[in-house]
Parts: sequence; C-alpha cells; structure tokens
Amino acid sequence: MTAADLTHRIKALALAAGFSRVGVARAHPRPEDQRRLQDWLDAGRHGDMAWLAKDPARRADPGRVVAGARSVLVVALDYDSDAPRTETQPGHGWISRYAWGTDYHLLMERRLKALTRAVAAEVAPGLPTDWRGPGQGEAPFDPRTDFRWSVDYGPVLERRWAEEAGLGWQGKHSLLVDPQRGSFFFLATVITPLALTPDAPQTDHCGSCTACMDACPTDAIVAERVVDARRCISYLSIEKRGPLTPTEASLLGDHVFGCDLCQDVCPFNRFSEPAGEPALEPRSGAVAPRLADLLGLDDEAFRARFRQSPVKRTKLAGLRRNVTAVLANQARDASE
Ligand code: B12
Ligand code: SF4
Ligand code: SF4
Repeated sequence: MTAADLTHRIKALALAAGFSRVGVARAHPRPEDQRRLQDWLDAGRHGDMAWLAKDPARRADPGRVVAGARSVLVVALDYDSDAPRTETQPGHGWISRYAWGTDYHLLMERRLKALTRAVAAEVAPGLPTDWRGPGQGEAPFDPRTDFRWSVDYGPVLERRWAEEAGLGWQGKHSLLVDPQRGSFFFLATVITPLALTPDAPQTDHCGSCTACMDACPTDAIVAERVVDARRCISYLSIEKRGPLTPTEASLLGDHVFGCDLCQDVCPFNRFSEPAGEPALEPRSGAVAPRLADLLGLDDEAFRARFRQSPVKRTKLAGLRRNVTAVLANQARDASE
C-alpha cells in the first residue's frame, strides 16, 4: 500500500470508529513550542499541575515517546448540544457543557483501541492471536504497531498537533477552533511509526477579534494563546486540590465545574451544531443544576449522579467546596 492509500484507509477507519474528524501531521521536534511551554512553566502558570512540568522536552518531541515516530494522527470528537450557552440564575450553578454526559476519556479510549487494532490488522496482518492491543504489554514487539494513543494525559501538546494536522487553529483563548464547527470538540492523538501523508495545517482566522479575551471574567487569558491556569475557572474548579483562597473562591462566580465563557462568545461557535452523540447529550439535571441539590449529595448519591461523568474528578469534597463558593458569591451579589 502507498502512504497515500494507507492514510486514506486509516482516516476511513477513524471515522468508522466514531470520531468526527481526523488529520495527520508529520512527527517532528517542536523547539519553538518547547520554549513556549518552558516559559509558561517557569512563570508558574500551570499552578499545582506538576505533571505538566515533567519532562517538557518529551512533550515537544514525539520521537522521545515512540522511537522512530513518523506521524501523529489527530482525532476530534464533537460534543456540542442544543442546550443553552452559559446561563445561570440565583440558586443554580453552571457545569461546563463538556461535562454534561459521559466522560470523553472513556468514549475516546474505547474508540482509539478499536481504531488502533483495526490499523494493526491492516499493517501487520500476521499478529499473534493473543495480541491484546497497543500499549497493553503484548508480545512479541512489532515496531509497525507501536501506537501510543492518549487523550489529555499523554506527553503531547494536542492542540499544536491538531493545528498542524489541519483540524483547526489555536484561537486566542488557546483552544482549537474549526472554521465550520467552532471549538466544542475533544482531541486525542496517536503517535505512530507509520509514514502517513500529512494534511495541510489550518490557518488562523481570529483576525482582530478579541471576544474571548474580553469575555474572560478572571483575566486568565494573559496574552493571545496564553492562559494562566491559576486564574482560569476551569483549573480552580476542577484541577486545584484542597481549599480555595478567598480570592480564588470569588473568581468561580457561578461555576461549580469548568467554564465555557471564552468559547460561548466565539463567533465560530455560532455555526456549531449538536454532535448527535447520545453519550454526550446532557443527562437529566446536568444543565444549570440547583446548588441545594448538589450540596445535599452524600457519597453514594454523588457516585450515582456522576457515574462515568467527568464531574467525578473533583470528588464529592471538591464539588462541595465549589458549591459553597458559588453560594457565597451569589449571596454577596444579592446584597450589593
Ligand atoms: C492542562 C490543560 C488545561 C489547563 C491549562 C489550559 C491551557 N490553556 O493550557 C486548564 C485546567 C486551565 C484547562 C482548561 C480547559 N481545557 Co484543557 N487541557 C489541558 C491539557 C491536558 C494540556 C494543555 C497544555 O499542554 N498546556 C500547556 C500550554 C503551555 O500549552 P498551550 O496552551 O497549547 O501552549 C501553546 C500555545 O500557547 C502556543 N503559543 C503561545 N504563543 C503562541 C503564539 C502563536 C502565534 C502560536 C501559533 C502559538 C502560541 O505555544 C504553547 C506551547 O506549545 C490539554 C490536553 C493536551 N494534552 O494537550 C487539555 C485541553 C487543551 N483542554 C481542553 C478543554 C476542553 C478545556 C476546557 C474548555 C474545559 C472546560 N470547559 O472547563 C478549558 C478551557 C480553558 C482555556 N481557555 O484553555 C481540550 C481542548 C479541545 C479544543 N477544542 O481545543 C484539550 C485538548 C483536552 C482534550 N483532549 O480534548 N485545560
Ligand atoms: S475557561 Fe473561563 S476562566 Fe478560563 S480562560 Fe476561558 S473564560 Fe477565562
Ligand atoms: S473569540 Fe475571536 S479571538 Fe477568540 S478564538 Fe474566537 S475568533 Fe479567535
């Protein structure tokens, strides 16, 4: 099979596995991104996310992740729905729209496993029958099928590869924007030794717009494409462990989990259409939940309500911390 035929076939398999879009970038070191990442880390913008500071050189070079890496396959999964953009009223909090349904890690991991097994069957049809799949300790080792896939947690600057693979451009809020679909989609990558035909990189369409930077209520977007996590509501409500300082608690506003404000205002999200993915549709009570209901959850009720949901990440204690902060913010606003 030629590289072009193989690329075509793999893209068809990715769509068949349930991804919304797929693109290919040539694997190469990214010294400029390594420098920017290092500057970001040196400025402490990652807050307590110490794992981001682990081996930044690896994050900027797929060859350090897979020996002989030649391509980065990038997949996207849309998650928008018909539900309203951020809209809260007293007594209610906001959960970010990406977290209304099933955890995307679970969905994408299942699909990445199916995809990489299907690709392996194409490129190495003689695999032993006990081969359990990429990254699962299978033997004997076959370099053709040394696929490393990850969603979020891999040492990969996903948006940089997605931009290069033609799936969108990194907007001024730092998220990837597709000119037709907007930004409500997830990303995942597969680093592979296969030589595939790269796509043309997407170009930047932000122009003079600064709507996302103007809309950020905490000034977390400190420069174009640079987010200081320590001021970002998403970080404070999801990733930050332990108690919030009074300033951090006030930055949450009405948000109990994540934040969509910089994406809500992006003109490209006006064209966004519902993803039509049942597992990502809002569960009952997910959109603008009552704060009293959330505060009343015990361990068992929390586990049942947020089973297989991204919200599980905060654990009950984290969610309670956030709800308490939002209640205080709303009480303060009401008395002003
Ligand atoms: C850590 C992390 C966070 C942190 C830090 C955010 C950040 N902007 O880095 C926090 C917790 C705040 C966060 C929040 C969110 N996240 Co997040 N996050 C990540 C994660 C795991 C790593 C990102 C990372 O490496 N950051 C380090 C910084 C330095 O990287 P960077 O921003 O890409 O930096 C580059 C650019 O700034 C660029 N750059 C700087 N200057 C310039 C200038 C020019 C001209 C150019 C071209 C580039 C450029 O160079 C830097 C180095 O390469 C990725 C998954 C992954 N592995 O990539 C998901 C990811 C980015 N998150 C995602 C999502 C959905 C979110 C939220 C929307 C969730 C929510 N609703 O609450 C928010 C959005 C907040 C925001 N505006 O960024 C999605 C984004 C999907 C998309 N369409 O882009 C990802 C890709 C997860 C996924 N698998 O789908 N996130
Ligand atoms: S997610 Fe919210 S807090 Fe974070 S950069 Fe966007 S608007 Fe600002
Ligand atoms: S809101 Fe404007 S500046 Fe921000 S990402 Fe969208 S188009 Fe770019």
